Amino acid sequence: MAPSVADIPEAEQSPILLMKRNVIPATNGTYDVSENYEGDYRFAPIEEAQVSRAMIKRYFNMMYERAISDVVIVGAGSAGLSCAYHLGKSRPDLKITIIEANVAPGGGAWLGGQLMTPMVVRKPADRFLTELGVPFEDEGPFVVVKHAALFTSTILSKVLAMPNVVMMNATAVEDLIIREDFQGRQRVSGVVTNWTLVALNHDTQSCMDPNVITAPVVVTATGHDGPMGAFSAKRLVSAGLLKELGNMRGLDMNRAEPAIVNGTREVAPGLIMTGMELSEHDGSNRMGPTFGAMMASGIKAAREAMHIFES
Ligand code: 48N
Repeated sequence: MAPSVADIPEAEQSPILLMKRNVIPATNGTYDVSENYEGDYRFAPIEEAQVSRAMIKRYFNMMYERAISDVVIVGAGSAGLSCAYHLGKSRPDLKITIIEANVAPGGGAWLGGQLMTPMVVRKPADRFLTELGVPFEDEGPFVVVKHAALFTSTILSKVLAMPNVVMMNATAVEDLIIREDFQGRQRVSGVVTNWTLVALNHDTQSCMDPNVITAPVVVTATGHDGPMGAFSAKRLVSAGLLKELGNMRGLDMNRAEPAIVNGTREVAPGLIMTGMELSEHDGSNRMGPTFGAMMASGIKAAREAMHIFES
């Protein structure tokens, strides 16, 4: 006779274990659930360890598989996400891995300017909003998205739904892999990563070594401010691949936006730079609270990456 629940020690009375001991009827894939919101809402049973294993299996399989990526995008702000969207959509064969230091991706694109929520996008970048399906108000030379988060959440959801794109947030790039290529040139060939909380605490502990992800193309979109702003531009200087930073110049919207888009390029072999990080690398102006250049620069970075794969 199957034991009764009372015979089972309290700590082991989990539904899965009870099923295994035939104390409660095993299911045939259907569960006694109920959506009765009047006091009888019932969930399918779960064993706590199942939750851990569901996360661990997927995350670490993904880390194992993406240790060799085709493209790593550093920074999931508006430029990095626009690059990921265009590249992921145009080249579904490429394994694209986004590394984002914050828990929350999106960079500066959750707000418009001075913590105000509307986002201004100058034409012709409104065409990208139309492609994404982000509604906006047309003001003539520019358009306004009612909340910046509407753009960022929309592009994030589309990028993360792409089967060839993965994102590791709360993960920092704390160095670049720089190797000599067959032409004897120093070539960026991947990134060095760590949990962001670890990367920010190297001064409190010693020897918390990193992990690595190799990729023939790295797109760096780390912005111009924040705890790790312009990370790759600064690393190029300290690695001797860039003589000095250009340092971002004052605000001039009409100069800044075309300079960033047209300046988006492979700044070192294997490293494409996009978005506001370029203003620190090149010494171009800042544009302040207008985001069309970030979108167009990200798209251009995707096209530059495709050229590398097609060459
Ligand atoms: O939004 P940002 O900072 O950068 P962009 O270039 O995507 O967009 C810039 C835009 O938000 C502006 O700054 C606007 C247009 N204002 C201009 C102005 O004149 O003030 O996103 C960069 C992302 C962030 O999410 C960072 O957390 C992340 O990159 N990041 C990193 N992620 C991983 N490893 C790193 N080392 C790292 N550094 C930054």
